[in-house]
Amino acid sequence: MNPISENQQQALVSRLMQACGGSYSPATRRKYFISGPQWAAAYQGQALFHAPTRPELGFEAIIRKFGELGIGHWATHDTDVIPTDALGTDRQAEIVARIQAALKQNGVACSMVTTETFFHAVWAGGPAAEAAEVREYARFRVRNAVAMGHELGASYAVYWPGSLGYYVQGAIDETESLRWYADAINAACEHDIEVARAKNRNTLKHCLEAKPFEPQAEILLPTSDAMLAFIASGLLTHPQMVGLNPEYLHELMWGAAPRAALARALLAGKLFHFDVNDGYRLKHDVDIGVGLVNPLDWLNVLVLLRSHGYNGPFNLDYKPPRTTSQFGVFEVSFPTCVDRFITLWEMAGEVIADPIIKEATDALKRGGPVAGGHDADAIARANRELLTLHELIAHRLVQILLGLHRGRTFSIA
Ligand code: XLS
Ligand code: MG
Ligand code: MG
Repeated sequence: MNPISENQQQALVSRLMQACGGSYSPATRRKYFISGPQWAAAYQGQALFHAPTRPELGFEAIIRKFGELGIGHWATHDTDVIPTDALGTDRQAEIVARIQAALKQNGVACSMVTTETFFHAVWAGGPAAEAAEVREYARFRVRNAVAMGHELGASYAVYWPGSLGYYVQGAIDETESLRWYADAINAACEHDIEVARAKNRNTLKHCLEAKPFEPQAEILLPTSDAMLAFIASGLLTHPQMVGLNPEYLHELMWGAAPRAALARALLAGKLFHFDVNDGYRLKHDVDIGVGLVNPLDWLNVLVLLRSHGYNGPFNLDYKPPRTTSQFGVFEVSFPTCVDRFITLWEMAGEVIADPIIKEATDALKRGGPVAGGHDADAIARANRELLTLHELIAHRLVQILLGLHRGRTFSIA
């Protein structure tokens, strides 16, 4: 086999992408509330055991690429774009002005800003550390991110607490840490109310994001359910402004059914924002592109969200694999990710409209005739044949996923 010379490789990748077909136009992609995070596109492939495999890109190049691809929204951590020592200074204002110009020029809107409270050494003891200075600094950071969000036209602020937890037991008092963390969220909401009033804008939707492990050994708010309890704990001064940003994989990581976790958030009226990606149960945060691992589960997640009118962002919080080159990040990774999402979303529409699923679901709800009373055997008998429809519905969902409902069959001659 002849080696493929370096200067022919991009052309090969592009030709095979073309051959795959099935991609949507940028105009179609823009119809969906999809956001691309700065950090996902800028990710260099590094990790604890991994050296970077591609150079970092700045926001100007990323926003331009998102605009070309039809990713209509952009999201960022404060320190993805503002060096830590420039936060809150005139340099921040200059950078924000450059971001505004890049967004405008490329027809991209900023949907969300998030505060990095995990990377810098100042967070070694977490964002709600014992030292009052750290906690005052955390309040400064979230207030500053809220102000930045308003400047950039965002509607959402996300908080992934990161290192709110511990490595070694007994060194912190969990109740104290949680109270201190609430102080930061309260500071963000209070500042938001002031800024929104001054700018005549709506306040932001403040979205808490849970992750069960990483980057601490033990996490104080490990799941979306724990976050719901935190919101309802009485510690927040503006709980109505605070909801959730569940991440698909973060729920899977602790062994949950993401769809059930989302359903609980929907019931509480707290599903504000959604980080979309994929990965494996009970493993670390591999942040694989949506639909590459669990397409059937994803289809079902989107059926739930479509049928309950979720209208928040779908934030592509994944990491292009380190085997993908920088060319590949925009040639393959982002467009295929967006297009799988759109396909699954449209398929979810097909599921909702499917006459077989509809009739089966209705029949299950009608149930069989029972004389009344509390005769357990009679009730079980009355529904026995109908309950087979559960499996039939599951089969139909797979048919829709595989396109078999359109008459495609396979047989060995
Ligand atoms: C990390 C989180 C992070 C948040 C934003 O695991 O997913 O990317 O979404 O800080
Ligand atoms: Mg996330
Ligand atoms: Mg993740």
